[in-house]
Amino acid sequence: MGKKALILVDIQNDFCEGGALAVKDGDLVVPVANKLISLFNQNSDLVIGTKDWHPASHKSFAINSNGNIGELGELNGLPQVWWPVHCVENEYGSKFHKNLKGVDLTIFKGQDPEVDSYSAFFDNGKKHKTDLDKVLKDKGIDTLYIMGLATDYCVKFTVLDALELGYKVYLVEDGCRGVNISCDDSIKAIETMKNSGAIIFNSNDLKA
Ligand code: VGL
Ligand code: ZN
Repeated sequence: MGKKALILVDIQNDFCEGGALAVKDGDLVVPVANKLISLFNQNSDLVIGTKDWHPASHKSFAINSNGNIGELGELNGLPQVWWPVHCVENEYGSKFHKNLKGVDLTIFKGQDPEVDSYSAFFDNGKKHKTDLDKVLKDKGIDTLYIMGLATDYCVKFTVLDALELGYKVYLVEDGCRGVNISCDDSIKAIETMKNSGAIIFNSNDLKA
């Protein structure tokens, strides 16, 4: 049996209260993350944090593509929701929430201005792969606990790619919050992840 890792998706200021792309109750995932970080640390299991990390010129930003925030358009042949400017590299909004305990390794995504990158494994066009899969495979990790922001975008696509890459995936449901452009987007995302093979997990099921 292989080892397990915790993947904390985009728990960054811009997705939390007061942020540029604030997700409702986004901050509430932080204590859930911290509880799991402690547990994974105790067992010497790897904790990875991902960061949405865009240049200011990123074309997923409505202002850079003449789009309206929250509307669907097309970017280099791929469907694209136009977002407010968020998670600009090195700026306050791109930093992890201040209460989030330390992670062992950070994976950056979304640096290419021409393509968005929801998954922590691939860009949305599946042309470029991050180091995440290699890091995990090199360490003999085959099981992932995934949570964070946002349920209906980066968490969803990270989970779906992880399943496709052959990992056993536990979705930490109480550790996720969604954008919900349509009010049921997060519910649908969880259904999709579940139907694709993710195991729905609640951090309250853990003792201590
Ligand atoms: C995300 C929209 C744009 C996310 C990132 O982290 O879910 N959503 N960029
Ligand atoms: Zn983004």
